[in-house]
Amino acid sequence: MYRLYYWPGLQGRGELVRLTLEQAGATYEDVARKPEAEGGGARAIMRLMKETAGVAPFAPPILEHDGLVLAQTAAILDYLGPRVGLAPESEGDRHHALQLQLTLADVWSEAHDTHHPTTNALTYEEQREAALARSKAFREARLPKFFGYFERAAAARPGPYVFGNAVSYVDLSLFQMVRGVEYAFPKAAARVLAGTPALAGLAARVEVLPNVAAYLASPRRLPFNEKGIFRRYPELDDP
Ligand SMILES: N[C@@H](CCC(=O)N[C@@H](CS)C(=O)NCC(=O)O)C(=O)O
Repeated sequence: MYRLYYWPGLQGRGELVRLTLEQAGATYEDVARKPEAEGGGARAIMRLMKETAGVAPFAPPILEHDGLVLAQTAAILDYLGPRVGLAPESEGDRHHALQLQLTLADVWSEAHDTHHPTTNALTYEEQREAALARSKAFREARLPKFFGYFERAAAARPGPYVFGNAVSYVDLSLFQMVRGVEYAFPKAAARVLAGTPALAGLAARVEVLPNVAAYLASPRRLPFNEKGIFRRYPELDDP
């Protein structure tokens, strides 16, 4: 039994762990999505962070398994991947999977900063001017650079996935990145994806994996929304 702790009401970074657990068909509990009266809610996260002895998590997502409490999305997936059959086989490939996942974490941070470039203590509306400038730089420079990098990874080997014939947690996260950017910046995403066919194809293949498709059709998959990392504010997209 795996326990995932992530803020309720949004996909956020927790979605990368969820997608891996769902594709694996693992038994897991999405603890903070349970009512507070049943030990869930944001309070469950705060309690876990406060009460973990030794090395404690700084922020969710957090995975609890077999007495281990582990945070940082990439570290969680590096732990989980081999246990649920969603990591590549060789040691070198596993390090490269982690390398790609850490680069994906950078995408999540930069996507977040497009709508909150100065501080999380202010609303988007209170930092809109800075967000406009940040989003322009993200769309024009960073997005093509990140997608171009992942295009190269997606096309590097024969086979449908980054590491060949077997799907890994990296493929699942790349799918989530593509759909997230498409949600937040539909025009910029279409522009950039026109030049990254291997990445676009990878996302399409992941989306129809039976377990992923079943998850996406289930109520467990929350829609993208303006509480998450990828937010749709049309003024931040390509003109
Ligand atoms: N690098 C971390 C980032 C974790 C993170 O920023 N979590 C957010 C939610 S998605 C949070 O609650 N942060 C609180 C904070 O940074 O104070 C990861 O990839 O897991």
